[in-house]
Amino acid sequence: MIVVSSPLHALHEPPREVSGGREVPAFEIGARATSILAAVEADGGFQLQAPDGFGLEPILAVHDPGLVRYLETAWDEWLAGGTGGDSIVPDTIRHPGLRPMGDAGPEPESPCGRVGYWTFDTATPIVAGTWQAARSAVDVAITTAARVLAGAPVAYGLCRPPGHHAARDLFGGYCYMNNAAITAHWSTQRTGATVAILDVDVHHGNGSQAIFWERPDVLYVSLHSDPRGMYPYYVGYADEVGGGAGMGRNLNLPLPQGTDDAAYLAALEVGLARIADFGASMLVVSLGLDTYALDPIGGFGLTASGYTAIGRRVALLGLPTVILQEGGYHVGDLGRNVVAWLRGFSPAA
Ligand code: SP5
Ligand code: ZN
Repeated sequence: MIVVSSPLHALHEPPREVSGGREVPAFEIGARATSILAAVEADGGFQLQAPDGFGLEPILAVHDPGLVRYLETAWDEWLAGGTGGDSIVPDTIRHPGLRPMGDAGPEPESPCGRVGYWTFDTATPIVAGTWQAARSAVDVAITTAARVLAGAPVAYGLCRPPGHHAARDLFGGYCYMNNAAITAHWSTQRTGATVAILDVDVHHGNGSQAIFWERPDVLYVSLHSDPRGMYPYYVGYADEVGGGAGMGRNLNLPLPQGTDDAAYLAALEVGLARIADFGASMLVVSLGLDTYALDPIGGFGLTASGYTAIGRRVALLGLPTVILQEGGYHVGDLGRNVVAWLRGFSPAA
């Protein structure tokens, strides 16, 4: 199996995040990618490749140009503003209830105002290298799809930072640009064919759902921890089925805290049946390993052997498959779990 990765991910190394109302060490750190690469290299059966550069066009086909401009300029502007500190975190966030007019209003000029205009949480800091790293993750993702469109049956992109929480005009959830959504859209434009996204991160991929909400040609299917008790809290419920021309092209399968391998595999059958019905010509997997039993923020009970079984079952769909890294925060076991999943999908690597 081809594995695409870039060393530029390491330019994004947030020192801490604000979650649970406290400053804690960041969960989404470069050591995650190191763990994955070490396990891939130790396996020996994978073919490591560097990404090609795709520029801004595929990003701007999905994201608001204002968000992209913000991410590109935020760090230099923050430094110039003299606010100080080693990372950008909002103190105030644009809440829709603030404006009875119902619109977003103008983007403020103040650096503190700008960050809260484009993000929805306090756990996704911007540091000096965030923009370059996030761009490299997009290039990794599109390159992975390009290999599959060129004939590889499957390929894995080690995207970091992850992407599935980023919406058209919002970053958050450790995600700045939506690697999977950019890649799925790029693939539809390249081929004119339909794409299914299967999101197995423990968190609902609110960004991917929102981006394709009204799209008939991209099916979004997500298995995740019930948002009543889990980030992103406000979205990811079972009654969210898509809108307009995308009605019926969104399937949320919220599962209880503590979900184990067997219960997960049962729910996976429901998701895979929908993908098979849809008749997608390509599959994009948003691969989060934060469903792991020992994950520090996930709360599910999955195991390495469960990941192998899940990978094997997804492979039985028989679709050309682009696997993109999302979450997974047990750094010590993350690489082993990714390889267990990929080996389940492709036992011969
Ligand atoms: C890509 C991805 O997996 N993003 C997840 C973002 C979750 N952000 C909120 C983290 C809240 C952590 N709460 C810590 C509780 C520890 N018991
Ligand atoms: Zn996650």
